[in-house]
Amino acid sequence: MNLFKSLGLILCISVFMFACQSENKEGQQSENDAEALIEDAEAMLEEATEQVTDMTTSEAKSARGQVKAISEANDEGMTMLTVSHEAIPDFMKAMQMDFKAESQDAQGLKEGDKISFEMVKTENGFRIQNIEKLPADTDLELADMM
Ligand SMILES: [Cu+2]
Repeated sequence: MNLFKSLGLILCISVFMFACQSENKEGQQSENDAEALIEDAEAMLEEATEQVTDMTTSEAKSARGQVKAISEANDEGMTMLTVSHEAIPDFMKAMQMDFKAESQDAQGLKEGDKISFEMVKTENGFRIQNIEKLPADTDLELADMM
């Protein structure tokens, strides 16, 4: 009986070790696959980024809105703004969203200002540019905020 138990135990251990080993091999294989996949993805991302950059220069969307919040300029000379903007036909409904802007473009702006601007999609969010102040009594069709 004891012999059977020992044999059984040894068998179990060998099966376990074998399974471990083949798992390791597979792990190595999928690591290589993963590296290849990441390289592919990086190449595709680079291509896509180039396309996006091309698109942004040609597809600035004009919009009007109201400044809800504005930050100080950061180290990179960018200012963050929260703007409630009107609907942009075939592009965006009226909503409130965050933008960044070159700080020099956002100079003199304050909370509550009504503005016209151009919205540009970048790799990491939306930027606004060509910001112009609108008269304070300008009627804007903004989204209702909760
Ligand atoms: Cu929007």
